[in-house]
Amino acid sequence: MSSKFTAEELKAEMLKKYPAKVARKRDKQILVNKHVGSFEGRPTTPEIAVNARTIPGILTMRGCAYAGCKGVVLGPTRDILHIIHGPIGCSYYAWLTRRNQTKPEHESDPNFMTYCFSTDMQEEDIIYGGEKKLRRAIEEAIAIFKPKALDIFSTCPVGLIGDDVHAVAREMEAKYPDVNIFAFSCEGYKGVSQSAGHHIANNKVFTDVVGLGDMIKPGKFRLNLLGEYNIGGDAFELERIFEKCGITVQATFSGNSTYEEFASSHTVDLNLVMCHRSINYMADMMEKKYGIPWFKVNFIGAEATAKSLRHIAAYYDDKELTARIEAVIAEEMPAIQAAQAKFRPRCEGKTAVLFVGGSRAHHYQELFRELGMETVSAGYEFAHRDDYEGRHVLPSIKVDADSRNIEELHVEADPELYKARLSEADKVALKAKGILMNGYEGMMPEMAENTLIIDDMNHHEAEVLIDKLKPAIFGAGIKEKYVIQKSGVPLKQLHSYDYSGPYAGFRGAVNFYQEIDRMVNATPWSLMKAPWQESPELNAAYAWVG
Ligand code: CFM
Repeated sequence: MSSKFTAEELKAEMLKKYPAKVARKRDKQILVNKHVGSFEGRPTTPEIAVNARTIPGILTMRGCAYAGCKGVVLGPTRDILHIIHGPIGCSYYAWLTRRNQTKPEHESDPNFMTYCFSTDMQEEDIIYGGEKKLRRAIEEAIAIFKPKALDIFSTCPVGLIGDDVHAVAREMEAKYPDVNIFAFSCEGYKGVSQSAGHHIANNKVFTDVVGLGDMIKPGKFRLNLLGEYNIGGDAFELERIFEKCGITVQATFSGNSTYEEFASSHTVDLNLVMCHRSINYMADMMEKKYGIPWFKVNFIGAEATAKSLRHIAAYYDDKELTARIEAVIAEEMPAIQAAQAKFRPRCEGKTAVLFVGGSRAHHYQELFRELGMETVSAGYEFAHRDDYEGRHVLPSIKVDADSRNIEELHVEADPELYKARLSEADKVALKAKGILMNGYEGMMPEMAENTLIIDDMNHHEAEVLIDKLKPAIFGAGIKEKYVIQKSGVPLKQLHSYDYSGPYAGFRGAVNFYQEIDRMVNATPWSLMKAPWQESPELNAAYAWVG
């Protein structure tokens, strides 16, 4: 690591502020990355303790299960009418704050994304129950908007007072048989983070939507893109590339998506998994029930995009498709090379720290690498061990009470719709081509040794990083942004992209190079003094109490 401090020293510095018990727990959640062995030719790493409850008193940067279900997985779907059952705050803060964009094909097509539907629970509803109000809200929404599908999201009080949202959904569906109505028990407290909400969302969309439709888009090579949420227009750039390659995206879960696309997504021959953390459940369940194989892709980074496209070509093993994909890569690459020639010399050798949800702290390392920048420390808000260490560790993950809380669906092959797409020989051939079916390599094996891995980072630990590492840029989110920037380090929001994007695909890579160059080479950061540097009286010491 190119700093005066070793990763071990940084870790010790972080832990020394904590009471002994807290330090013991954080010790297992902060790791110096080492490649200790190998599994099928890839490095293995030490075990990291993650997906655990945040210690009370720590200012975590995590979100809640409701955020993962409503905000992340279902939010980007434009024509399912999302009713949030709960107090208005939960609805307001999930209203278009994620920058997931959408583009209806025709002006007359429904787009409910700009609306915020809420039952606006009041004290009276908490005392006497909110089901009546929920029923009324559904009736009103159907009368005005006439949606094909309507879903209900439970916020914390709903679970606490025991409203049966599923019974209401069934009852209303009986009354309005043309509308698919389903509900999520995704109360914020349902898990230790957003991750629980992803799983809850995957389960319900799988049981209540997937498989109901028969809208088949034209094309010889049809696939679904799972775990791409169209932040800042990423999905639009990917759609452009797929179209150019002659590939049909039947459904995206869930960037720029529609209900009908979800409903008929079981008709494809391949699922691509972009964000493994948020949607790997769906990929697994679709494989079991319909026989659709999946592999992991990454469209963040030009090289990663080209590699993912080549894997798709290898999967279909079709001469024409392969030639077309190679032609597209050849056509796109000159612009990338020109941009790299311009921006790389200005960024090379600089360092980045990345702390994002459950996949971007890994994916974005590709883009920084293309600029010659090293990611010296990285972590996730809510990832599981497989996201850090690789999917091969799945069988050794201990299921704790919090994870057991989330239903694991028992899925069997559909007697009519199951169709195996690959023979055992095909799988062996794909492996020989470097495609890891049903696999994910994880972040740590792909990061350099002696980098610092921090799960569920908090502000204290972020301050140590800033202070001691002085990275050229910090990639994280809005909760971190201004604290970090006051310390004189630019922060790029890798959740919302601030006001910019897309960053996926080829054109996205060029956007990103330009943006990072602008940020790491801007002089105001080094000239700026934090308020406490100018007024020493603001530089108060803080200490743990207890
Ligand atoms: Fe997947 Fe995401 Fe992420 Fe995520 Fe998220 Fe997001 Fe994220 Mo914010 S689904 S895990 S729950 S890639 S909203 S689009 S940026 S934390 S790293």
